[in-house]
Amino acid sequence: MRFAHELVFASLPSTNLFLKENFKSLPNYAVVHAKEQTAGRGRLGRKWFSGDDLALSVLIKDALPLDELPKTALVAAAAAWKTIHPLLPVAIKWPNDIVNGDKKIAGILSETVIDSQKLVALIIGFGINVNTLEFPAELTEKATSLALATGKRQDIDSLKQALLENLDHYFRDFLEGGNEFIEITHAHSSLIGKEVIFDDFKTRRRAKVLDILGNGNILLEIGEERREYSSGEITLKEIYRGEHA
Ligand code: BT5
Repeated sequence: MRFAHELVFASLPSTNLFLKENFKSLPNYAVVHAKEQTAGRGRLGRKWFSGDDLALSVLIKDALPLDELPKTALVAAAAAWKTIHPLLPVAIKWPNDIVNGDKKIAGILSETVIDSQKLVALIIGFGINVNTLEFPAELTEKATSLALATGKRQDIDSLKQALLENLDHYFRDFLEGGNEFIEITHAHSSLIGKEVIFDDFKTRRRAKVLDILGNGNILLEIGEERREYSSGEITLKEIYRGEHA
């Protein structure tokens, strides 16, 4: 198992931030787990709330080609899906969310350190809502936890172990040029075939999700046009009944 060098903290502001600050002195595949996370981060400067949940990040220092990085988001999503789905039916909302119905149960944040066009560090952070029973007001409509959705508390350490083993499995598949992780993200996508509101930070339009591609990108139909996007280029919001772009 690659992800065996573990650091466990009672409390940290953010496990991703910890790895960003300490990657130089830590071995490849180091794992950081914070039992409490006080300033969890989401994408694009957003915040991540953690209660009695799993907040964990892994460090990857392999010299992966930069154009392969979008695939590692699929690797991470497949590992999170595989970990949660024996306990609860969940789907993968490209690129980085795990959802139960229309509620988010886990989020993934991938960050990179790049120097002279070379990957120095890839940090993948997982936030899985495990035993939180009450979310802050702004999240109650859109978040759930394993305990809330199943009515049962779960053991965080067992989930962590399963997540690391699944990540090891799909990361190996990725390194060996396999496509098992791609098949998982494809078969369990919550978005394929759906109408979404697409936002490329310039315009917001309606689009239809045609496919999640093997390179990690999403294929959209926007009006008459079909275009492929990487996760950094756009954000997507699912359209529920009665909503307009
Ligand atoms: C994410 O961002 O979903 C990535 C979350 C990654 C968190 C992990 S925890 C370990 C590691 N260390 C860190 O500091 N981060 C990683 P994004 O797609 O931007 O979603 C963020 C949005 O999700 C927020 O703006 C809220 O609306 C919502 N949100 C915040 N906390 C949530 C929670 N616990 N459950 C569900 N939704 C949440």
